Amino acid sequence: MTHALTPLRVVAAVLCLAAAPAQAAAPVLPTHYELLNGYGMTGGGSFNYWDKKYSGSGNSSQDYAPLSGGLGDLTDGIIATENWHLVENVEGTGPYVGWNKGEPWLITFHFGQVQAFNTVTVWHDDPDGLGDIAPPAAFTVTVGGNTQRFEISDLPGAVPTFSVLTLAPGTVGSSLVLGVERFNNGVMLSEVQFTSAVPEPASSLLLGLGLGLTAWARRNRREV
Ligand SMILES: [Ca+2]
Ligand SMILES: [Ca+2]
Repeated sequence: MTHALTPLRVVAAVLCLAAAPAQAAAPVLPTHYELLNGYGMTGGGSFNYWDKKYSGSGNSSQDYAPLSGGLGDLTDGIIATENWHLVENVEGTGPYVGWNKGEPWLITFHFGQVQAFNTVTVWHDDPDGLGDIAPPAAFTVTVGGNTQRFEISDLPGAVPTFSVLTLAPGTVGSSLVLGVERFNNGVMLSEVQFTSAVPEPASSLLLGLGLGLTAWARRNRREV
């Protein structure tokens, strides 16, 4: 039995290639996020660790005030490169948002459309306990009712750092809840970034080629 390379077989092979899950991750930005504001001097802090840049509704100068409908310090592209005590201030305009009680802290990020989430990167301080601030003990990521948990180790050194949370395939939704769990101490976050899977341009190209070949095969069959 021979396997002739018929037009239909070529079309089938190309369409299979086009349907293969060839995907790359690309940065994706939330449209808005909601959270309880950071704490400050009335909560025992040396400074005010508020999400002062928050653009939505709520009082960004009040400890733990519910903030919604906007973007702020966590998505402004500014990543703290120094420990909290060097960059925070009384005015609350420093790059960090900090919390020192409650667990876990939940931040809900909304996206304009459904995403196949790939990674969440969280930038946080690690001042080795200075001022009772430590890295988060763990993060949770909840999408579509499914929660993934990531334990974080306290690395040697006392500089701001980041954690990359790699999500399971099929983490698909238009919003994502990040949970921040503490040790016994406070936490300081300065930025949260996301990547989402996008189709490779090659897939679209192959799909186009497949459709073209289908037309060619149809013509070919009519001529036989
Ligand atoms: Ca920031
Ligand atoms: Ca801040």
